[in-house]
Amino acid sequence: MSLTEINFDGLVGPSHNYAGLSLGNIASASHKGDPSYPRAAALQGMAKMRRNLSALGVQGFLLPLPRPNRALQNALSFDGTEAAPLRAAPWSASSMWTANAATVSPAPDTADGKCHLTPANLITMLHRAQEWEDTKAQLDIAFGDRDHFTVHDAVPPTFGDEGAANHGRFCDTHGAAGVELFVYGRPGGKFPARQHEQASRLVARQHRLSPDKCVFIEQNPEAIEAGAFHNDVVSVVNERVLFTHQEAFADQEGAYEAIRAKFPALEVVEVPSAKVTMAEAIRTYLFNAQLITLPDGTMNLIVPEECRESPSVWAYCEEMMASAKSGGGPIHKVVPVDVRQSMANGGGPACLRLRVVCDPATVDPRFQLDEAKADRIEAVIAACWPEQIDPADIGSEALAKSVIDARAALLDALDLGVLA
Ligand code: SUG
Repeated sequence: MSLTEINFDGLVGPSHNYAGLSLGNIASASHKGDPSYPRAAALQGMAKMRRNLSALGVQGFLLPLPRPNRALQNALSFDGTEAAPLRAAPWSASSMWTANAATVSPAPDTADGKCHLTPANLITMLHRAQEWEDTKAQLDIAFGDRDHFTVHDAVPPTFGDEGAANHGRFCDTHGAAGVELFVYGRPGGKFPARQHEQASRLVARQHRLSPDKCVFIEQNPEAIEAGAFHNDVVSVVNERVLFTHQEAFADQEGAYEAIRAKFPALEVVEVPSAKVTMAEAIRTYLFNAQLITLPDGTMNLIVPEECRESPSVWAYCEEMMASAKSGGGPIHKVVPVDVRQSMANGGGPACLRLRVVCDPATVDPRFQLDEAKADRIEAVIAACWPEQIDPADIGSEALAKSVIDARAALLDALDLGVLA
């Protein structure tokens, strides 16, 4: 069995819109009320997937969830007097950010040798709390091979869990046993701390991880206040490398020591605040990047286009590439991608993917991409996804019909009608 890291990207759903629903997410707040472009958004996501498919040879995806969510609409007793954000919640396409779909512990890390997945309860935000049961239904199919995978229920409410966005995995190679990093926030600041320490600890126990292969670290409360509502806005892990902003953790040096105590090969690439301020890191999403290992062993950093447009961030990236060339660092190439529609809601390249280390042969092939399937998906998007959604359209039955029909056409094209 050969273990590989597969990125499962969230296909951007036909109801993608800007309703400003996420307190503490600066992009979401600042684009509230803008028109959105679901077709362009979904095609941007597809282009990113195609790029990674050709670089890595494997790519997976998860499907948009049913929207508008009729059960949530009923539960909220809509009668036309409800506030606009409540009206928008059942329409949210937020499941596109699959870094929040689940936390994944690959088989080499767990006591029973299975890959464990726990869907994130996402309880802090109403529009996200509706996701997990439908997400689990997909995970149950995609990872339905019970000899290789265990899919749990989400952790109980009270303990907010936001999934892989606050989780990283150190290892020599993806197929080797790893050390898992759980980053949590402490509540009490002006913005919600969306990942609760006890949720992280519960996930680790549920995944049967050995305590000496887990590290629990507090996120810097100032980073949360500055808009890093998930830790993956300020750091990313791949194999032995931690690429991080200097102010990501509550105790930066303590964090490195705690990781090194369990994973001595740790290589930290720390970006100093003097070169890239926290505000600029959050604006450009430099760290919300996919740090990937190519088949030749070198690492690429897939960043949003916004990074190339920022003089301070791009100067840092050029410096990093130059020093890798002379053997002075692990990140050889920084590759900008256009995911602007997702970025405007606070989701960069890393938010859009869930990493699962497994044997691709054990995953339901309907959730794996190839060029022909990408063509089919793009054809459905081009034919069925709304070109534009204005805030006033949210709630309209005409839009509901086109969103429902669009998703049905996609399920049909992928032979996944079982999710209807
Ligand atoms: O949960 N935005 C998402 C962005 C998630 C990004 N994911 C990671 N960092 N991994 C969120 O805040 C905006 C929805 C709106 O405002 O309509 C939103 O949900």
